[in-house]
Amino acid sequence: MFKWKTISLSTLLLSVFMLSGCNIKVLNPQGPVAEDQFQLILWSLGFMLFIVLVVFSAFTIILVRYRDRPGHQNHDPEQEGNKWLELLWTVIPIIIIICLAVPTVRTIYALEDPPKQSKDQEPLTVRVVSSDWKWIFVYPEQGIETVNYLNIPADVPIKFRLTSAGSMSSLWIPSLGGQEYAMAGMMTQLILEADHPGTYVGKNANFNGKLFQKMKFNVHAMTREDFQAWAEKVKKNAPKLTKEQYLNILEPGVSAKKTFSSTHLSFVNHVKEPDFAVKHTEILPPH
Ligand SMILES: [Cu+2]
Repeated sequence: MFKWKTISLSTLLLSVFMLSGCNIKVLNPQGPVAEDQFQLILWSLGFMLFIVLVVFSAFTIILVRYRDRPGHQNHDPEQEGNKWLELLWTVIPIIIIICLAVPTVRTIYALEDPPKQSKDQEPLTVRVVSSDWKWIFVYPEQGIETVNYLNIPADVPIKFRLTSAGSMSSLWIPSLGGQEYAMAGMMTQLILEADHPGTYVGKNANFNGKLFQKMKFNVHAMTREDFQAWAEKVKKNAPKLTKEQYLNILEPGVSAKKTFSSTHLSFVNHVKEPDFAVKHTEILPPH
């Protein structure tokens, strides 16, 4: 009795949790990339629920029908080398795997390119450098750089090119789509898009040390005009980024939000110099 109460209570809690999808960012997509991934999650979940339903129905039917009961003594449950049964439980799992794998692979490859509905838009490139424990964003076309916050135009695909100045991390903006790793000495790419202005949370999805949980930042999606105005204002008013200042930012630790009217690309490319931060900053004291 108690067990059933616990089970029904936890089922109820789980449904309430699932239904309040607004709080689960992944289930509340705010852009075409997140939307595609959401559809894939829905399909996989639905299909797997269907399998669970079929398996448990068959299980119940077999239990009831073939149980040992009066007047059923002649039933011989020995079953060996049945060609059709063997075929059945070999083919069904193959079909299940195909039904899950094909949409997954297709979606993942489709997301390598800008979303279809924005094909005519020129993507905006943002170079991302993760450093222990902050995010550095470079807008090469605008010639500006920010630390720990990201402004993007809505309805424009953003082509992130990621690398790391320190340990490996992973850029994740749940409302806009899945994550991508940032690694020293190499460059990875992620395309995301917001379909309307708003503020979203970005985070690091890969544990990389003691201040890992501080690697959260705000993503402000704004209209194209607002973004243009912001970039021009930064270019005009923000201070230039000096090499000394940049080395300071690379020091292990957290950083406040910063804005610069020039980029660090003029003195270092972390893709080509993966050990730049190790050589130029102080190593963390033992702790
Ligand atoms: Cu790598």
